Amino acid sequence: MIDKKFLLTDDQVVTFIIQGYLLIQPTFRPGLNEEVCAQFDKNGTPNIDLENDPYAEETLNRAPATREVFDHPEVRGAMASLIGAAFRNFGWFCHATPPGGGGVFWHQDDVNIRHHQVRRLTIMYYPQTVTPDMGPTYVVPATHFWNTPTDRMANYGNFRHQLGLTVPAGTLAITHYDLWHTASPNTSKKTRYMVKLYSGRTEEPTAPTWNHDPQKGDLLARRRFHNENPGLCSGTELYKERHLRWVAWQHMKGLLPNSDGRLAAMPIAPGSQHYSSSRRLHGASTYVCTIHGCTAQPLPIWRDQR
Ligand SMILES: O=C(O)CCC(=O)C(=O)O
Repeated sequence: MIDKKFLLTDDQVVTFIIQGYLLIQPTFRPGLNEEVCAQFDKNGTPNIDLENDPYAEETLNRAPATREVFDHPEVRGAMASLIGAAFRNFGWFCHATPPGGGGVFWHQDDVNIRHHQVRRLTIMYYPQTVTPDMGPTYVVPATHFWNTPTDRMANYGNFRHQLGLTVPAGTLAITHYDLWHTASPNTSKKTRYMVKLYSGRTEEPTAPTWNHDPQKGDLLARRRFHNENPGLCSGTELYKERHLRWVAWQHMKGLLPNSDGRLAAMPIAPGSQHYSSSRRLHGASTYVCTIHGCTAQPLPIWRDQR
């Protein structure tokens, strides 16, 4: 049973749906991050052996302190909030990038069967403070709604809105499983560790599993889904994305068909009450992206040439 105080808020869930990731910094006991690094330094990281160890549990034998990280109530609370308390973990991997290592290949993990709802998470834990020269993980916000053949994605260069996860020790990036990401070159003298956990739903949601406020949560979601554009999408793409955000939210609330009922109508339809209140509150123009400087521009594309 997960204590309610460790569950996410509406605002955090909405952020996750919009961006495809959320950063958290649980209050780990002093020394835990250092212990994880020392154990990997001493015992090394296991090779992937899908036949004999399909979930890579040997990672936990090499660094047992990692269990404490993923069992921490704030981590479990965030996971339960997003994929239900009956989540099933299905992979632990330690990505150790040594000095001079780390390629740049955008990808989504696994085969190209994707979910626009929140069904699987990839959780990346950073036991060290990651500086820009240590080969941070890069993510592209809001790409969890996009499908691209992996071969093509691997050849893409920079995105205007890509983010390097230069984070303090003890940070976890809880990401939608389908978020585009890549390692990057480590030009420092230290090995950079990232421990990754895969986890997925075992049950369809029938009710919100986070700290949902029925009075304010939907209004907040509608407002933010309508106005925010961290993917710097064009207007055409953005209105589709708004729809997918709303569907993901409704799914998490247990309101999609096959849970308890019908798919609630899109809230920001012209003429609806929600539409006008949203416009009143924010003065935003509907379906036309006038925010975030979202205009087509030729952009330089570079790749690491080493
Ligand atoms: O090591 C990293 O930062 C990213 C690793 C990666 O690409 C992956 O987990 O699929």
